[in-house]
Amino acid sequence: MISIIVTHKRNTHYIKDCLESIAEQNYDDIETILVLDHTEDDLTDLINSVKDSINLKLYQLEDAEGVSAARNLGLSKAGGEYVMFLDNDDYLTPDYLASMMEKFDEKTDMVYSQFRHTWFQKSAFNKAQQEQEENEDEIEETISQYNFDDVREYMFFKYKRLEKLSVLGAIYRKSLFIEHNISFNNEQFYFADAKVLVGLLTKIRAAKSCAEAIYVKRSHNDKNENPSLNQIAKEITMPNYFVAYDNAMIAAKGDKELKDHLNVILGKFIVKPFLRKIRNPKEEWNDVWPNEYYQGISVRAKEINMKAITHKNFNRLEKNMIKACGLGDIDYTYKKGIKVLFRRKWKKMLTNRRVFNKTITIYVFSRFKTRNDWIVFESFMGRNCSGQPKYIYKYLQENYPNKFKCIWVVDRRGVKIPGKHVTCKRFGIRYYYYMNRSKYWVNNMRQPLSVPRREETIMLATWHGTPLKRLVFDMDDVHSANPEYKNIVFKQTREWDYLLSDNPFSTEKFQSCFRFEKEKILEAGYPANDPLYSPNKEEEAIAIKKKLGIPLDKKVILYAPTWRDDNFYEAGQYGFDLALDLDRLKKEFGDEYVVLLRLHYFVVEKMDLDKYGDFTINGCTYDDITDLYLVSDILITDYSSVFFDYANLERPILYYAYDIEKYRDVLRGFYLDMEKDLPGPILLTNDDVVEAIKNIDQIEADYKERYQQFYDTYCCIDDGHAAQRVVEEVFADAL
Ligand code: C2G
Repeated sequence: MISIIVTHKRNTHYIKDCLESIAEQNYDDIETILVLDHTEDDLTDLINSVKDSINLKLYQLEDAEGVSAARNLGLSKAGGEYVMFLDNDDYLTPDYLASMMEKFDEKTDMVYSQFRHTWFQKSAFNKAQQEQEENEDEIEETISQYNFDDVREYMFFKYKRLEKLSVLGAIYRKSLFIEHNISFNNEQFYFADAKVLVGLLTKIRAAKSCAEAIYVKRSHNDKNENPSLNQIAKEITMPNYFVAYDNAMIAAKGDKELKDHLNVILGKFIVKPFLRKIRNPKEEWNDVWPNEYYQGISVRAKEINMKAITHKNFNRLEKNMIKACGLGDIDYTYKKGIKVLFRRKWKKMLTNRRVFNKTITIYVFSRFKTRNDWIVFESFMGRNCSGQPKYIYKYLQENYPNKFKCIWVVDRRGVKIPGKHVTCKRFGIRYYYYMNRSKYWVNNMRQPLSVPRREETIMLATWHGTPLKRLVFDMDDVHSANPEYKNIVFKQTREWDYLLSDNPFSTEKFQSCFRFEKEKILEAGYPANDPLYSPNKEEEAIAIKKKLGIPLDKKVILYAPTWRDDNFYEAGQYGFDLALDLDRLKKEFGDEYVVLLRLHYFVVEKMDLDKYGDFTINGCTYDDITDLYLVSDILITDYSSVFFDYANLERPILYYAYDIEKYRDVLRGFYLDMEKDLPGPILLTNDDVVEAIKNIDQIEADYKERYQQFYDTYCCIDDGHAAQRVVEEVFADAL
């Protein structure tokens, strides 16, 4: 039997996934020991729902408190021959126990699994995992970052930090703890695993790895409720650090290899905080708790075996720093540290073009005067010339010719920009130059933080749509490629001087999703929707149809879905599985319609549309989606904000939301009630789509009232003059 020890203090939000992952194991002989550590949470319902399937035994900590004491109590109650620890916010992949237990034999005392960090909930992680397993190379790759087959290397060098030494992600023979008297230090609230892990590693006869099993460590960014170790004030955690280090060294006793590993960890611990202090001398904890800390490290640095501080882990300058620290001379260590930093910076500058450009900007460009009549425009990270920036630019060109120097940021060849302007390549040296000297930035996405911004710069963030999908701070979990997303967005939005909003609804949501002040939100409507109110829009549509090669006698269905957070290759590079049955649509509607396919700009997948002949038009690389709205008779979308803009035309909208449950419940969640608030029907299958197109007149009639309400709520400001309103407000000083 395996005893799984889970301790609970807080985190009700996550423990459900944790306990359910035990219930889902295809291994029978388990007991789950849940130790409650003076929790205020009510877990009754959850416990009742899983208790039988996980053979639950519940204990309360009485006299002591903290995770160490809770785990010790769990150990003392464990009835299994094997034990493992599972944090209450983590979970196991479904065949974790079965595949791990298969590895145990007479001599083996420990089996360890892969350890993977994620921002995903269990269901999303498992699904992604399943898909990945079809491609075995990827599994190999995640493991081979470390020497997975050598338990000491793996457990120590995953992170090279003491606080990351962890007993998690492994199953142990319980007799190890009893025979060798190994337990957690009840007094220690932080870093308590180090000593236990080192103790276990010195005692095991043999350990085996199990690549198929994954211990999933769930990341969350909840500084107040559930701070991660590095979010807790250093003066609270640091005293525990040295206790943990000393205890781990004692536990390593005659084991030179483990001691050397610990030396490397301490070496890293010396280098990093010193460099941080040099870089950022005002950091709070340096003032609060400086002396003890520096004494603490120099006492231990003296003991370091310099032979363990190898070139594999440290360069010559870093080694000098550690030596200096061992001499107890703090000033001398600083001096050595400055050299390390200088070398790093220099190397980075020479190898990284952006860092080089940034340095030149700081030391050279920023000496020039700010140009009050320069405006830098960027839409969709330089991928095209469209959206609000394009129409603000167009208005300025038509109404204030020669008043401004307009600079367009481009990141692709062949971006077509009308009118008089200069271009610069995103992140190129000219880009830094223009960004730094221009008074105005107009951008419809988030700006990069690496570009030095002047005090007097005015940034107009136009954004790119009324939100249906929850954004940033209104999202519980972030499932897209960059886990630092929330922190980065917070910094970026602090630099926005104006944020454009299309309606009162957006004004309200932007305040919560960006944590943004109402006073800076400019509720002026969207300039990109101005053409939808143009008196000549019929003629313009004919011209656009000709440009796109759409026969004039055919009606147009625009299919414009959004991207999926969990279908990514890397940040900003997403895949897309086309679920719309184009073959079928061609058969049914080929005589009357064409389908204009427009995937989201994050999607890099290339669609092969040749087989559908004239029936499909590829609008993916077409610059401006406003043009596509103008030529379309019906819009099919899913959760993309495109329908808020399209509704200005008062033409029918269908929602092909085949994965609505996952999108709503796992990936994002919505601000609107999709069932009640939308101006068109939700369609789940291709059959539904075909039916809806056949009955489009009836749908229009059925949705007439709802459409009107929708229009009044979300399209109430757009009237064809948004660009003028924006220009007169933002550029007032320069006109
Ligand atoms: N877009 C496009 N083609 C698509 C989808 C979107 O050109 N197939 C453009 C439209 O201009 C749209 C904008 O990208 O208004 C935003 O698209 P969304 O699908 O809503 O996605 P996202 O980029 O995540 O924007 O608040 C705005 C959104 O909620 C977030």
